[in-house]
Amino acid sequence: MVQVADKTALIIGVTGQDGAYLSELLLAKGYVVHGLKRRSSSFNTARIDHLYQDPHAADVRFHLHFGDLTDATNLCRVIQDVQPNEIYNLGAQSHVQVSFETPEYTANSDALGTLRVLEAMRILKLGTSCRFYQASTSELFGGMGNAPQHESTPFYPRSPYAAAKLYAYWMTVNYREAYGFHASNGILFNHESPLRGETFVTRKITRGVAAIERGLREKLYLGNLDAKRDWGHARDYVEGMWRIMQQEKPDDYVLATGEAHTVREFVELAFDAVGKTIEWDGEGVHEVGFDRKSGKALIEVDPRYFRPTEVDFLMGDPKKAREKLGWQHVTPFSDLVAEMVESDLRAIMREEGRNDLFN
Ligand code: NDP
Ligand code: GDR
Repeated sequence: MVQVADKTALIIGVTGQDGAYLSELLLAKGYVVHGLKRRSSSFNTARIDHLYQDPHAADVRFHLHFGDLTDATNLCRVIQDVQPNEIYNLGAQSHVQVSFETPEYTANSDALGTLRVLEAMRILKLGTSCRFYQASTSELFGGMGNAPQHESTPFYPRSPYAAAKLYAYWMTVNYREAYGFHASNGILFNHESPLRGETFVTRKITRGVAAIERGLREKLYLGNLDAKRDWGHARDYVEGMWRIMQQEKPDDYVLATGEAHTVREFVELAFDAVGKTIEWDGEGVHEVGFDRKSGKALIEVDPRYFRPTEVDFLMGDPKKAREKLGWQHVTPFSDLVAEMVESDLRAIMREEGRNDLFN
């Protein structure tokens, strides 16, 4: 791996899925890594606890600071203290469905939060010495439908989350054009891992499969089984973020696999990983998934998980990233699903005191 000595990065959203993988990557490259974490009444650092270093030790390269994207003075102070060469803004209320429940907070953290970071860089005169990465999203394309989506596909946000991210996208472009910032957008399609938040559909499915397999629950309730997504592995995507930041010129890039699957296919593959074959019966809200062997209903559609406005089909065209960054995803879809199911099974078995089964 390339070693990058003497570089300091600030990761906003360090406690999230991508924050954890990116921290690992940057530490392995020799960076000093600072992360912004939110104050919480319960522990929120589980994904990065293995990276924790005693602050009293010599040569500490991983530091955490309390902070929040809704707090401009805090952002200014942390950035001033850290003096980073690279800022990765991964912080967000990142759940699309939750954004319909909390549209104002989502706008505050995801849209204005990004503006606050850019303004802090401007006030501190870091715009040209420090590079900025914005975690933009395929949700920007939303209702456009015309897959595969690429950097010039028009945007059509379909949720408060996507509309907030649209503002953040354009402010990143604007600070680049207005003030010469090295500011780039990574327009990332869905990426998952064993560290994925438990209520995103992939992790909800793999946790559900593991729980059903271990006899802890009977059935899994899901929403729209027809939605199609371009699912990659988060570990591959943080490599793409880093490559975007190493370009001499700032720019915007789609990172995607170029392959799409329905939620239904994800369910089938996840059950396949534990030797179960799913057969479907009924349509729409009445659709049920049965275990072929036992005849038991394991999946049921629950309309409470339907969204007021859905994004039906996202599939990205990663050609620009391949050609300019030399980036492409590595992990096949089937391996991603299998890794997530295995990880969730292991977690349950650890709780049961059964460490032997996977050895
Ligand atoms: P997660 O939800 O796992 O992590 C989000 C991170 O942001 C967490 O560390 C969270 O803290 C933090 N955060 C939330 N609100 C605030 C706030 N107000 N101030 C500071 N930090 C905050 O998301 P992912 O790791 O999956 O995604 C990273 C980024 O990439 C997000 O911006 C997301 O919108 C975007 N994205 C993700 C994609 C994906 O498929 N994963 C695809 C495209 C874009 P805490 O742990 O305390 O909740
Ligand atoms: P998404 O991810 O909205 O694409 O946003 P999510 O996994 O929540 O939904 C994907 C698709 O699955 C359908 N679905 C369900 N979704 C959830 N969460 N729960 C269910 O029970 C369920 N049943 C069906 C959804 O309707 C949707 O079509 C993710 C986030 O990481 C964003 O932050 C990121 O920007 C985008 O990916 C790219």
